[in-house]
Amino acid sequence: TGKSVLITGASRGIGAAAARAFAAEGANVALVARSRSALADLAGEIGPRAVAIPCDISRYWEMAQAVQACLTAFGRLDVLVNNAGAIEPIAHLAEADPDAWGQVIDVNLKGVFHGMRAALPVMLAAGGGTILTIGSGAAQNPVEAWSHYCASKAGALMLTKMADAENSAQGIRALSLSPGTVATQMQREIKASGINPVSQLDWEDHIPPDWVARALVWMCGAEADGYLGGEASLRDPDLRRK
Ligand code: NJP
Repeated sequence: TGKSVLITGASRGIGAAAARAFAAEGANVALVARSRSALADLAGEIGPRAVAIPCDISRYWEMAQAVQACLTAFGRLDVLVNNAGAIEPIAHLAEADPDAWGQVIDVNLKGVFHGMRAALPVMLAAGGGTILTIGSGAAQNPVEAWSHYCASKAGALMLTKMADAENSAQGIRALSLSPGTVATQMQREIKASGINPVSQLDWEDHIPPDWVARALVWMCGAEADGYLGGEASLRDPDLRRK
């Protein structure tokens, strides 16, 4: 549809699926993550509608440059998808490494702020835009050994509400999507930690990343506009059966 969409964490998982889904709808996609070769491979697969922008979102100036690179490539920025996220190192609060605990905050919370801070002036100047943040049930519920992750997701949800509250009168919509338990590397890392597998789902019952991607595309469309506010969530199969 000629929109320009910047997706963080586009090198794999939900972000890569979102890039394919938005591009399939005719959008231009700016692919942001640290893994250069994975981004280049995905951009090559998608074709001229994609640009790879290597960037560590935990550093503000890298994120600001990524937004500029998107504008250079496509001339506009209509949608920011705050998707990049991290969960390692998983540890109980009483044993967490004080030097490592903040790494997850730097990506999942400060990274979301960096994206908004860099994108909002561009969107406001253009008269509008959409910000989608990938949230989590962990924003509302304490999960054993995930103190950094739960705190970061609760903060990112509030940031998303702030972005909407402060800017909705100027054409900005900010929404959060909690994606359920999705078959990605993050879930493999959770299981490999051996501390608290949380989800007892079989791997084939995990939500496929492209379902989440299609929900994100829908959230940016005319059907959702004006009808959807705040937070949306996908439910895990074990909950769906109840
Ligand atoms: O995870 P994964 P998902 N700067 O590990 C990137 C949330 N979520 O797709 O930098 C820039 O496959 C990393 O790229 P790279 C979750 O919290 C998930 O599942 O190259 N990018 C990669 O592309 C997260 O917010 C589940 O290593 C950085 C991506 O992030 C979102 O879904 C459940 C970065 C992570 O891909 C996508 O996660 C839920 C940095 N500093 C919420 N650090 C679930 N999977 O079940 C990392 O409720 N990345």
